[in-house]
Amino acid sequence: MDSAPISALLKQLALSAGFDRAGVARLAPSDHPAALNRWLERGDQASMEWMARRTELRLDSRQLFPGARSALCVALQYSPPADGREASGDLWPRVARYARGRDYHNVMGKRLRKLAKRVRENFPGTQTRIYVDTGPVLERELAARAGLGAVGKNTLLLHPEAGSWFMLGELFTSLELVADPPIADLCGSCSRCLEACPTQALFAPYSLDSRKCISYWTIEHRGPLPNEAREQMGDWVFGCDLCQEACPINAAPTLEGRDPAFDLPAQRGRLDLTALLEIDADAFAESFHGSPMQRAKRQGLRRNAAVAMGNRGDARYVEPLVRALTDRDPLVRRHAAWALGKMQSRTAIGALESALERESDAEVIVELREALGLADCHAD
Ligand code: B12
Ligand code: SF4
Ligand code: SF4
Repeated sequence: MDSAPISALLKQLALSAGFDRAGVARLAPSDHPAALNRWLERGDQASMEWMARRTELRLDSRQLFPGARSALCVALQYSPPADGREASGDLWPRVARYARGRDYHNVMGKRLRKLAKRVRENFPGTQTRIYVDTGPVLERELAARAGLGAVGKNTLLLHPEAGSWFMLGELFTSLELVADPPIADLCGSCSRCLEACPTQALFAPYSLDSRKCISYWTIEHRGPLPNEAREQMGDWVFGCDLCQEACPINAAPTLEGRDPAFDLPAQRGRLDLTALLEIDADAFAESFHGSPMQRAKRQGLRRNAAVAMGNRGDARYVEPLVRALTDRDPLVRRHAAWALGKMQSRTAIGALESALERESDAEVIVELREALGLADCHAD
């Protein structure tokens, strides 16, 4: 059997395994090594140190295992539901759309394992290896080579009919497959995503500084958030979709479709910002079982909820924030103090003053003093 029918069969197997699109890339060194090297030199990876490891593999997937020849790249759509029914309550509009249902690592990993098994059954002796954001792979560049889309100026992979609301995965194989043709640039003179980014994290086309990205702050960053990030996060609690929402190609995708795995489960959908701020360990484990939001951990989500409340400035958040000033976790107390400082109501100020009298944690004391306008130097 020559490679063209084998390639066609593998793509068919990928669709049968539950993926929306599949394409083939031949393995070769990256066409944009300078982009990754500059990104790392500038420190744009922020605290994601793992991004600076195994760069040689990222830049040349042939080295992933001896005999690696081709990649079958797959896409799974998580497009928002057309009726917008999920965007209700005060929490879910501000959780990135990919993260409302099941964790794509699990959903796609399971399907990729099934696919790899089918490939090995059809072609005994073939080596396979699968990834879903789980290894040193430049997934977007690889998928662009496989014809699954073109890299947009917001750095996301963009498909002319499906937009950018999809996740990526790969099956690497020792089979010599026929590459699919790449898709030409889709951005042209547009720059709406750069203009829509509230933090200038997209400081130039195709360039993202994670140190300024809301997605990074809310998902990856551990510990206290710097004051500038708190202000810029707005009310995002997990991830950020602004540079995708601004994209005209996402406005009217002609290829509809959304895997039900990405639907928001009813029980999780009932959580609001107050419930998230006050969630205990058992309720967290139950509500976020199998969710990608577990990555931020309970502590990170509670921290983010406090910041979102402060930025919304809604008086109904004063009470839960006042309760959070007595929370066992000093990180939550710190961010609650900051949020109450933004409210500046009489109740908020009174609660901050009482908290200052009883607080023993030095860092929380600094936050309380700042919130009351008593601090003479900055805590960050
Ligand atoms: C680290 C990371 C992040 C970081 C940094 C993001 C970034 N832009 O690098 C943070 C935490 C900020 C992040 C955020 C998000 N992420 Co993320 N992230 C990754 C991860 C793990 C690595 C990305 C990486 O290698 N960055 C380093 C830079 C240098 O690489 P790059 O931007 O991909 O650029 C390469 C090429 O695109 C090319 N290139 C560069 N310039 C040019 C110019 C032209 C003209 C061309 C053609 C190519 C080109 O050169 C580079 C080197 O080859 C990938 C998974 C993976 N292993 O690839 C997911 C991944 C990119 N993330 C994903 C998603 C969904 C998101 C979010 C949308 C989540 C959210 N809603 O909050 C946001 C989007 C933010 C954004 N605008 O990118 C998806 C993207 C799917 C898609 N359709 O593109 C991925 C692929 C995960 C997956 N398996 O699906 N992410
Ligand atoms: S995810 Fe948000 S903060 Fe990050 S680059 Fe896009 S718009 Fe900017
Ligand atoms: S908003 Fe415009 S520039 Fe940005 S990715 Fe979409 S088409 Fe490209």
